[in-house]
Amino acid sequence: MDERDWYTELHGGPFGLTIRRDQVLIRERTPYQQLEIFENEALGRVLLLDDAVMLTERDEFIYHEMLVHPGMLAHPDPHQVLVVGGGDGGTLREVVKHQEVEQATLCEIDEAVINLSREFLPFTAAGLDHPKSTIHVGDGLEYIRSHREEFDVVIVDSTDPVGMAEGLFRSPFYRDVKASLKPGGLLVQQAESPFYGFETWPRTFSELASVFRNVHCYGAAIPMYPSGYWTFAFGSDDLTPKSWFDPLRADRLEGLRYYSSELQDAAFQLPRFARLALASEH
Ligand code: AG3
Repeated sequence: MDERDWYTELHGGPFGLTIRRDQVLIRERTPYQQLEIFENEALGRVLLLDDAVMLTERDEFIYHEMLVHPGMLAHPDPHQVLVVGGGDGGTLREVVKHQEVEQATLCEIDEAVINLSREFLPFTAAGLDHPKSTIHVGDGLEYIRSHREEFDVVIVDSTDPVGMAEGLFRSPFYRDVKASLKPGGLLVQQAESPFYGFETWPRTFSELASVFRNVHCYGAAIPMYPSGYWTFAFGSDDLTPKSWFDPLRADRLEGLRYYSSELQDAAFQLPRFARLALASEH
């Protein structure tokens, strides 16, 4: 390697992902975490929280489209949507593409993520400033407890399940989410990589299954996340991913680069190793 500055995210120990830091735009300790945004010639802007890659300009569309659209399209008429976390705005950007949405509320604990995304990540932060978006700075665990039967869809766009985000992957939170949903609502959550987290990864799904009747897992290839293979959790008492699926609604969504209506089936077909890990947990 050359003399320049390289950033490495270690993936479970003896190896990792290395990205050249061509220019550091901001590096700051917020009240909650270490935040850094740097620029890389090939990937564009890169957001790190506590030294983990949250997004790169090059591949964030995959994560945000796949976190949002399968769940939104499973619901017949999602008017009220809550995003927990997601301070960069990328999830909101995808949520407000759905014409059924009247209000998309974001509850992000760390205001610095919101402010610095507005300054340095305009491609995702556009979602924060959409007329249908409402921003609330606070703890998602508390916020959800004070809202009853309000949301059609709750989307959890969090950091990894360690430290402050851990509670977002546990059944007490899922019970509160269930109470915050209107009848016929659903939850979608970013659910990490099955490739490394053999112990923790299936647990998310079993905790979810202790609260919601229908729990599904789906995946997507996200090159800059650990292992490049990422999953999402879907939970609902009443809905399945295909309950109300209408490909015409999917076709109306603008600017998609990963999601397509075929994925409403295909993304839920898991590789054998992941399916086995889930089966042995239940
Ligand atoms: N939230 C999920 C990031 C998880 C990545 N984990 C890691 N690199 N170890 C991303 C937030 C984007 N809105």
